[in-house]
Amino acid sequence: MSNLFLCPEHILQGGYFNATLRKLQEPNTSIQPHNIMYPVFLLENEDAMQAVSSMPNVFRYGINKLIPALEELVKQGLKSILIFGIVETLPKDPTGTSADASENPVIKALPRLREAFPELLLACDVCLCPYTSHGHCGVLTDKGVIDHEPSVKRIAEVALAYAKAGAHIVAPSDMMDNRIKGIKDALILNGLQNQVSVLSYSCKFASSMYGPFRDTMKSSPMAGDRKCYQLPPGSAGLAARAAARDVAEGADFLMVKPGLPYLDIVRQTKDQFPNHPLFIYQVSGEYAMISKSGDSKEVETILMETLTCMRRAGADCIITYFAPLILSIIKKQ
Ligand code: PB1
Repeated sequence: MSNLFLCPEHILQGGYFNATLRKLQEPNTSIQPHNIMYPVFLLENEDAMQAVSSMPNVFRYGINKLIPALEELVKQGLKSILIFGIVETLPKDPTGTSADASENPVIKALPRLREAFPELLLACDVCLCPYTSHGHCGVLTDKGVIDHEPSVKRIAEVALAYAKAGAHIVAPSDMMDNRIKGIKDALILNGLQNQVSVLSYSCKFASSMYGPFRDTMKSSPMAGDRKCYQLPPGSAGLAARAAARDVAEGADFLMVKPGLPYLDIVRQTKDQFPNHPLFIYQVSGEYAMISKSGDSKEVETILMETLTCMRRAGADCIITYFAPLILSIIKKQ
C-alpha cells in the first residue's frame, strides 16, 4: 500500500513500542508502598496466630504475633495498616459494648503498635458488627431496624475511643447516615481533630463478596441483611450522594468498596471530588478469586494488572490483603 494512504494521526504504535514509552502512556498508575494499606485481624489472645481457611496466606493475630509479622513487612516498606478487632471471650450485646471496652484487642494494641512502629500509619475500622449480638453494623430498634441516632452516637463513641488509644485514622465501615459528622464532632470536642483523620467507607455496596471476611470475623447478621444501609450495587446515584454527604460532614478520605466490579464508581467519585484522596477496598471475595486464578506467577500478573486498573480508575490507595505479596513484587521490580 502506498504511504499516501496512511493517516499519520492514526499511527499509534510508534508511541508505545518500548517499555519506557509504555510507562509514559500510563500516568498515575504506579504502585508504591504508600498506595497500599494492609488489613490485619487482631485477636484477644495475645499469643494466638490462626490461618484463615477461606483466605490463603491471611492470618488472625494476637498482638505478640502481629508485631513480629509487621516488623518484616515494615522493613519491606509497608506504610499503613487497617486494624479489625475480633472478640471471642468479650461479650457481644445489642449495642456492641465490647467495641470500645478497655479489654478490646484494638484498644490494647494501639499503644504497643505506636511504640513498635513510630512511622507506620495506623487506621482502625470502626463498626459494631463484630461486637453486636445481632451482627448488624448499628443499634436496632425493638422492631429490628436500624435506630439511627443511637447508632451514630455509638459509632462516634467507638471512633473516639480508638482515636484516644492512638489511631491515626478512624474508618467507619458501618454506613450509617451522618456518622461522619458524629465522629468529627467527637474529635473536635476532644481536641483531636488535627491529629486523627476520618476515612469514610463512603461508597460501600451491599456486595456478595464479603463472605470470607464475615467467616473470619464471625460478623454476619444473625437475621436479615445489610441492604438497608449498604448501597444497592446498581446505584451510582446513591454512591454520588453518599460521597457528597460525607465530604460535607468532614470526611478526610473517601472509599469505594468492593473494588474491581465498581471501577465506574471509582472514576465517578474521583471526578466528583478530585481533591479528596480516594481509597478502594479490595475485599475478601476479590482476594479469594484472584488467589485461585492460577499459579503464583499468574496470580502476580493478574494482581498487578488489577491494581494498575484501580489506579487508572482514580484510586490513590488500595486496601488489600495482598499487601505482603505486593511489597515483594515492588522490591523485585
Ligand atoms: O474484605 C472484606 O470482605 C471486608 C468486609 C467489610 C469490612 N470493612 C465489611 C463488610 C460486611 O461484612 O458487610 C464489614 C462491615 N463492617
